[in-house]
Amino acid sequence: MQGKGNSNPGSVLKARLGPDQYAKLARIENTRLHAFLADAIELCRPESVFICTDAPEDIAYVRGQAVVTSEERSLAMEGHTVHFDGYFDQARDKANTRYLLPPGVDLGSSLNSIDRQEGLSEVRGFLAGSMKAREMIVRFFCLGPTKSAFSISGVQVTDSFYVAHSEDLLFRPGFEQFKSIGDSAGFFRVIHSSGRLKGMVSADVKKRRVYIDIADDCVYSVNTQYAGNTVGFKKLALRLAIRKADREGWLAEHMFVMGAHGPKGRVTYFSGAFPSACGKTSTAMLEGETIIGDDVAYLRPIDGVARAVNVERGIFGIIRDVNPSDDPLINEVLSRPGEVIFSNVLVKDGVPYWLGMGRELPAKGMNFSGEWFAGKLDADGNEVPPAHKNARYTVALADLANLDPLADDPAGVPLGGIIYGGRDSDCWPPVQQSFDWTHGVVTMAASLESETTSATLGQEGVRSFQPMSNLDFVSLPLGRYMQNHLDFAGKMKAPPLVFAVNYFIRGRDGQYLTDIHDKAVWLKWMELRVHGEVAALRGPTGLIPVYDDLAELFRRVLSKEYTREQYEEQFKVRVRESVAKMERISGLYRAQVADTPEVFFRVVDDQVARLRECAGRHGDYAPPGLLPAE
Ligand code: SPV
Ligand code: MN
Repeated sequence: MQGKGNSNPGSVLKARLGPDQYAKLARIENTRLHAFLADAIELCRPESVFICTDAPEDIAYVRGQAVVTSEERSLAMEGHTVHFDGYFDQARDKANTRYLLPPGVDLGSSLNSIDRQEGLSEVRGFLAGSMKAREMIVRFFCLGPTKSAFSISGVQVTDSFYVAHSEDLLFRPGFEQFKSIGDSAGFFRVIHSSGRLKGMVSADVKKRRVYIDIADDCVYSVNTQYAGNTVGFKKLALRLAIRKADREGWLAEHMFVMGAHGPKGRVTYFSGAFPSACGKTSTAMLEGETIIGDDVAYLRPIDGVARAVNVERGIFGIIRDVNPSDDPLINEVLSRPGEVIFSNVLVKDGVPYWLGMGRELPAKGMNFSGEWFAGKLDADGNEVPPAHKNARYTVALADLANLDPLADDPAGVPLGGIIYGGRDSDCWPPVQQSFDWTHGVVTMAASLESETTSATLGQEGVRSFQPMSNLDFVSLPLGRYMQNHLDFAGKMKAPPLVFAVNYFIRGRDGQYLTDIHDKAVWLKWMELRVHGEVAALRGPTGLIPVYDDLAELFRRVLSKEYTREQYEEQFKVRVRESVAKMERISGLYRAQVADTPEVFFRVVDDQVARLRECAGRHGDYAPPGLLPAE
């Protein structure tokens, strides 16, 4: 951390920590860590500092203080609490999340950045004295399983017990792991302050800043509480990890990792990249399959195999539409005693309510706007919904019955396939496989588009460019990031297959063409493809399923009839839309990504030529049945 230069961190720490807390910290002999903490203390000037080790009593203290300080309130069900973020602090703030750019570094125009010195003095200015009269919590985590080639140590400083408590559910404890890295500088640092509070919410949201110091593996976050802006080891550290992965030849991704269960007890592992609120968690949580993680994954080539781990150990999931029919496994965890933090839901008589829960909501209660009643208007005259669309739940994966037995394996799991999915109303079919790795990286991963959702501030439903569903977190020039993906295959004997899915394709009447449960079938099809056990048809944009195979899977997996008409409508080749997409995307790369790899344009041109040729033969909406076998 870039401080004013503290000549003697040891004496600052001794003086400010008190003997008990200092004794805990002294067990980690890392001079960079000590300097970071001394600087953070001098900058934020907390009333007291709590060093949280991996000991159960330390963790219990953090959990308890979240309630004592009223950042969380206990609900009727044992272990359940609720937290509210401020009215204007309900999602990731993309506009105020910036990279601190050292002189001479160019991240390209698609990344939001600010001169490093200017940004540091702004954010440090906001942090100065921000923890007065509050306790600073210092927590240590390990990203990825401990004692593994994937492990990255991290330390978080925050004045929010809600943030520190959430992190306990979301990340593996890392105090002991930290001791094992010696005096290494190779750890991530996050410093967060909620800033001035009004009630229990950040008051100065206009001064909300999330700045990522890529030169120092450090993240600053201030005047915000929403977990996506504050829980440092989620998306904030992902940005640091992407740069580390670039230096070391692996990939840090916005992906779930899951086991898909095939015939005869076979488990095939997939990772999947979907923009927020596009079906990522619900895919990883499909019934009958097993979850490893739902949000952030590290992928490393190990002995010629792509292996993946979950960076986290919990879920910070969107609660909207979680109900017994659509998300039975999560619904179950949220309905029984156990440690759950609900955020930005509606609470009445100690019971949480959310949109799409499959029950009628009460006409009044407590929500992110304070006391809420049906018809309540905000200061701008807009109706306040009972619960926020981006309301969330936070739980530990260990509480799930469908946790994969290899979830904590230090070796990670071997990937059979990688899935890319977006919210695409008019183009991609429900599922397709790329012709090869490069075709997948270019036309599926790097060409991913999605309509915006409530997971980020701003208008919803706008088609946006979402390469690898990681654009919000990419901390490298985009072309270089794409090149890292292209190069990844060269490090493997056989790279994972690449698939694209789309749960949001609509018909001409605007209705969705698939059902929310159908993703179970697309996944089973992909699992069989990894093992070469089903055939495919060769379309201009990829390999698509044969009708009979899907009909059989629909019967077996969902006990549902799947008609040929449904298939034809879902899988017809949408030539016009597909050409328009390719032109739109390549135009974007040409205009905005100076370092786009040459191969990208070649693969796009070939795809457009195939589409035109297909239209010449079969028209703009070629029936899938006319496509040749692969
Ligand atoms: C997402 O929005 O992609 C999330 C939640 O997973 S956040 O932590 O806000 O990134
Ligand atoms: Mn996410």
